[in-house]
Amino acid sequence: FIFTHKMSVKQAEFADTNGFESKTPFLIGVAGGTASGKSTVCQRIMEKLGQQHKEQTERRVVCISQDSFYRTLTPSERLRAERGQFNFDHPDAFDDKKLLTILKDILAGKKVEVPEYDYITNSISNRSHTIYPADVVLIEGILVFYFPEVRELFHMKLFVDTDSDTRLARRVPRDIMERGRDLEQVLNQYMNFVKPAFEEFCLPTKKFADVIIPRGADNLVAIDLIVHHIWDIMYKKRPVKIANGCNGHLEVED
Ligand code: UZR
Ligand code: MG
Repeated sequence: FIFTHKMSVKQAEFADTNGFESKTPFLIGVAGGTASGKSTVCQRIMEKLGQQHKEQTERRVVCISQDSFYRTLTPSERLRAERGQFNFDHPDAFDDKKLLTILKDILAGKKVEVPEYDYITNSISNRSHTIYPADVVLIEGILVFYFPEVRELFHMKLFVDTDSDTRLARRVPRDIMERGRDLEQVLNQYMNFVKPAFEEFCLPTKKFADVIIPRGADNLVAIDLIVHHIWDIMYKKRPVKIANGCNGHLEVED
């Protein structure tokens, strides 16, 4: 073992709340435009983190989607939604207070219930899944960096930066096949709401990212670098209290 106590203030704070010994998860925000590959990036991170610690039984990595935090629509909003005239890409469509509360609970090491969203009925379904205290929690969504209080909770912020033609080309078949829409509806919604809201609310949050991932899930190099960094934080720098009371970390030699 090599013993060091050279730590920046930020690292020290981080160690305090995210020590190896504590159950406080490492919270990663993943933002980016619609169909940019956010879910796939999360999937890849989860797979790779899972593989890398085979010997460390059951180190848990979970992913939550911001879609679970769409707010309940009023009857008139619901009618508009059915006609494709409701703006689901606007920050007002989300219950950001609920998202904030749940993230704070997760950080406090509590188990939480996250509802599932149903794109066909445009509402929260009666199914939900339980998120148990995990080691790494990924939160993905178009506007996860938009709300300042939510944004501040992330230990790492990733922005998936995929070309907008590519995103549209993916979005159209996805909405038709998985979300029960027709072509005209999808394109109208895209031009009226999705694209303008992306430019107004999502794209400006790119500046908050720690890492921007060009080409999204295809970018295996970026995903690998990110996974290694998370790995380092989780396993190599085990925070310990050292004798004089300040924080240090143990570097475990391989
Ligand atoms: P991702 N969305 C729906 O299509 N229907 C809903 O009931 C709720 C959300 C869409 C939303 C947004 N927009 O562009 C997209 N519309 O889900 C975000 N219209 O999801 O990040 O997976 O593309
Ligand atoms: Mg998605």
